[in-house]
Amino acid sequence: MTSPPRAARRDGGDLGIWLADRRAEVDAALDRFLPVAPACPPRVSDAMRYSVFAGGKRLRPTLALAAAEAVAAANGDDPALARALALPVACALELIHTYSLIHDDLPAMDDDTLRRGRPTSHVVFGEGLAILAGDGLLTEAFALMAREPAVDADPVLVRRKVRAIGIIAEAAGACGMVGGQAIDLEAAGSGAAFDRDGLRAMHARKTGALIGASAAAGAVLAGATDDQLASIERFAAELGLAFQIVDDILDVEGASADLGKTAGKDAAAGKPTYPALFGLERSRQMSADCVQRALEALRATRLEGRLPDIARWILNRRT
Ligand code: GRG
Repeated sequence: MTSPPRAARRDGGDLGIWLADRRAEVDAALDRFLPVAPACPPRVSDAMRYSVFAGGKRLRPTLALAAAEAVAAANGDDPALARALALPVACALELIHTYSLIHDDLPAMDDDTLRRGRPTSHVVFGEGLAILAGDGLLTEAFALMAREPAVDADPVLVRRKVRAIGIIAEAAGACGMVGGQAIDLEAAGSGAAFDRDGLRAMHARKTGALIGASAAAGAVLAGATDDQLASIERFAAELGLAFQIVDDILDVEGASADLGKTAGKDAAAGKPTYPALFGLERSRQMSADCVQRALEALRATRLEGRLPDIARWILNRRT
């Protein structure tokens, strides 16, 4: 599977280099942070690592790091220091995202056999271990954030960290991603159709919540003011929707080999998607409008850095 950092690098942009550097930083940290035998039974450690290191764009960690940098730069603080502070949270977000993909692919959920260009976890390890690998990743994410960075001596940083953990827990939980998945599951089972608002509300929980939490947690760790946080939240809400609309478009237009997952699956299953509801052209326009609004949200508080480029990358992504 072609990863966006490499794809972006091919496009020759400065963003491509920044993304590749962030991805390398996140991957190295994930390798350090994930438990190994004998602390953890090898089978579960192998299954967790199989999915985490299968590729993936690392969008959520990248957003957290970019938001931390942008806030630090705007407030006259050191962006590299803010990024270092946000790195464990960035990794935890990727662990939570990977758990959601493993569970989403299970026969009881979306029942898929290809993810990140590889056979899905339950195909390789069996259903029981795939469930446990997901459970392990979710739990390790919170253990990691509790442990790192070690800021106990600094009450300001402790407060920021606890707030960031709370934001992520809410986004991943029953009122966020889990709730969105439950709505999706129920609709798939009953054959109920979504209208525009229903589709948007489902995706806001299922994919939007964690994307929003990624940007918000990075901003909070870097000491965002209330105005800055509100601006980042508006940016990320639009970005999350754009991401989902583009995902639906790619499901129609993309090839499984490029996407690293089964293309055309949503259409084949008669799932409610943006192209199904609005057609491809209108969906493209809607995703571009979301990104436009996302950029405006940032301008309101002059928070920029890498965030606008990331928004444009999401709009133009092919994987
Ligand atoms: C099982 C609680 C639970 C939730 C699952 C996120 C999710 C909820 C399911 C994934 C289903 C899906 C394919 C949704 C479309 C948007 C999406 C999350 C795509 C995958 O995210 P990317 O493109 O993946 O960031 P990579 O592999 O690049 O990290």
